[in-house]
Amino acid sequence: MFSSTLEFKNTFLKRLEMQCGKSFSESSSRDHYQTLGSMIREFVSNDWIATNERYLASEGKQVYYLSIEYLLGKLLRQNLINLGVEHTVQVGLQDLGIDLDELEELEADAGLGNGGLGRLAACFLDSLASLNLPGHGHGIRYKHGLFEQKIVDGYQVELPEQWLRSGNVWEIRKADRAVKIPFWGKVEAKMENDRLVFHHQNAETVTAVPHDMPVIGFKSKNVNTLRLWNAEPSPFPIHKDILKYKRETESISEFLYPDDTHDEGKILRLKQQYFLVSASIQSIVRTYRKQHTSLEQFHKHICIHINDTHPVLAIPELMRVLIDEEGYDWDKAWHITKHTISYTNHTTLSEALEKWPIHIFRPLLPRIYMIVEEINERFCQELWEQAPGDWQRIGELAIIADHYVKMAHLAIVGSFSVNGVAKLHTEILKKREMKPFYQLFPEKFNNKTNGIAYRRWLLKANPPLSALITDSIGPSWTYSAEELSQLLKYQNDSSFLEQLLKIKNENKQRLADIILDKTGVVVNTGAIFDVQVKRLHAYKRQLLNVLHIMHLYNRMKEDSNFSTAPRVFIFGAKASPGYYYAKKIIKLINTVAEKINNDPIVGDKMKVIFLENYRVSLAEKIFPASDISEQISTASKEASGTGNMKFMINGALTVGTLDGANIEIRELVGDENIFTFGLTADEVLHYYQHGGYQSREYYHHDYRIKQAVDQLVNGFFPGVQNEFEPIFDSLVEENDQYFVLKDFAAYTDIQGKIGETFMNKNKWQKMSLTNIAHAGYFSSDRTIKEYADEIWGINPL
Ligand code: 26V
Repeated sequence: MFSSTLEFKNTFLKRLEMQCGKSFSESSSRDHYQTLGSMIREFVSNDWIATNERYLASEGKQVYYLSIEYLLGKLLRQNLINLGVEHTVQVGLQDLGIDLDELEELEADAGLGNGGLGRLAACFLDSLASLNLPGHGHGIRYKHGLFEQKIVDGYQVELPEQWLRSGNVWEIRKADRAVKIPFWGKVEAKMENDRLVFHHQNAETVTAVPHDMPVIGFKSKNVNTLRLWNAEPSPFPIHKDILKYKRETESISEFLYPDDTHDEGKILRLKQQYFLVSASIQSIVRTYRKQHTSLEQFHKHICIHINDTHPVLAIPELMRVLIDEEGYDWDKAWHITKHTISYTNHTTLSEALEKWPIHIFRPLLPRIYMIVEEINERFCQELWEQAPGDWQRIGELAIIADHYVKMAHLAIVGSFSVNGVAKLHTEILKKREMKPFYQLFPEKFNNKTNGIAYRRWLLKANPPLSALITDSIGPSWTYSAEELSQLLKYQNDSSFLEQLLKIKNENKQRLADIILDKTGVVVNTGAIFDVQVKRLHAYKRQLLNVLHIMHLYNRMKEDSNFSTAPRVFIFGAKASPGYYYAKKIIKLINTVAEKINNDPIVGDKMKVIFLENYRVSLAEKIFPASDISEQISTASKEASGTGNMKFMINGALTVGTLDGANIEIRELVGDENIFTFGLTADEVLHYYQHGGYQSREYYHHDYRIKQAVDQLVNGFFPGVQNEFEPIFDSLVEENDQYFVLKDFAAYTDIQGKIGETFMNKNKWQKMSLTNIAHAGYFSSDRTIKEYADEIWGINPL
């Protein structure tokens, strides 16, 4: 690319003038960002084209990953790192008086996702490219990503996010590859040449235009593609009201939906799902057609992976293409489809399992509905043949039942692989949530424990720690994360442990500066940085954390001799705009923070910080500065978690329940290097099934609980009247369905132990090192290799 800084600078300056029409002295930082970004994209274009040509020419299998969300974050620096030019560029820019960090700040986060599921998709793209695997992403090019969060008077306020305001240097619009997507209208069936054929009449068509972004692998020649579809009006619409049509069309790719059960039944959301799926399948088939005369062997060359049920209409859409456009009969089309699609489940929360009312589905997607109906009928017929008369079983398993289309049922029936995202989660799917399906298709179910793009979450996010690791064990860990285990040999090396501590403290100082800048609060970097950053949901139990903070505060107030390790509690969390309860918790965190941070008795011993607008780029600054990682969901509820892995690889110690991937973290580091507490998943599920938990007993019998819970409603917070009654009620009146009070004592005990352990610096650093050394398992490279070998059957090119 550039063999020297000099070469870089010359190219950069020439390009700046050409592209911006300005001399260097007149140019702005944004000009510099745009110039650098477009330069990099152009540099990779040769490799990008070559990669696509290799794929076209190869007979090897390819995978397409369909996801309604991609939480990419910023791309500039990661691309520079992956291309191996970060240092050259940084020094070259410095010579010109330009700070690369500043340019990075100008780049908008591509926040096309809500949380875990979307970020996982982004990590997977990185690993696919880095492992030279033939895998591409398809998604929607939302004009507005996840809302921007402001905190006003302690409340969350949502503003529209504007990541495309200054354009997107990484994308290429490919108008010539556009496809048409039909909605509404009627289906006519006719006999033609002895065949029943279906014509979709009077449909309103929308044009889907792809915007391709290069996915650059780490020091590999491989450049994969993320294809994001933009919805645009078709040139000659049949619509009478053109303006209305234009507005409605463009709205399809306008906003990312927040994960919110209150959105249930929104036509626009179903439109988005079919838009993504139909555009992707049409484009995949068209590319395939360039090399193959028929789709007979499609499933042997192509795998289409659906990230949760949002893209599940890929199943009927592929059936439609095979039957209506390619002329296959039902059985042949079904064979091909079923062997092409694989599916990941990301949650067992029943309120998050998608189902669509027929009265919305059928008119919007008439042909697709017919196909789903036929799939359902044939499936129910099979069930009948296995157990004639067992209507209850048929009712439970049917794809269409009670006036709804159940998307997870369609996904299981129409795919060859169903996977969960951590061992416990997969077991819960098999033994409980999807038990009858597991009995029916045991061969489809498998586990793929999540992973993270550690080259972003460690190499990029934590340069000083990365440098220490490379100095100690060499650079091979940047290719194979398992090499991190070599760090174990420094467990008893006090000078190494001291360096680790020094780096952590530097990172904490950097975060303290951000905290001061954003909140005006000065925090003690000698304190434990105890961090809970994730979406706000009742099951994630930010409330347990807050009640414990209130309890610590109460102790400090009551007992001037009470001493514990100083703490800075840090939160970051967005609540879905319609999730009333979650928003109350945000207000509570901020109210508690206000009280504690301004109480002179507390001083340096404790601070509570809520960092607004939690997002990928902020996360990259938080993980390296954390001592404690809060992973305290009600056991059985968090499918995996991936934040837990990002903390771990940066040396934070986990305080967690035996839930999701926390269990696998414990297996790796050993019980003595993690702080676990609370009910197990079996215990929780037992209570749900058989009852026996009375939250009131815990409220009345544990003074610490009663004191903190009463403070929610007894005027303890000045100027707050009925604000927190819903929280009080959820705990006391509604029997605390997430077992916050039940786990309170165990959580308080383990927090005590954390405080004691922190005082012993040597022990803490040793534990921290052990965590880093075992975190290699959670590289998404490992996860993707498992998907490639055990599900997709794809090989590196
Ligand atoms: C959750 C909820 C909670 C109640 C309100 C409605 C609603 C809607 C959606 C969701 C979760 C969406 C799926 C998701 O993001 N799951 C996350 O996937 C991660 C990657 O596999 C995993 O690490 C997280 O544990 C899981 O929650």
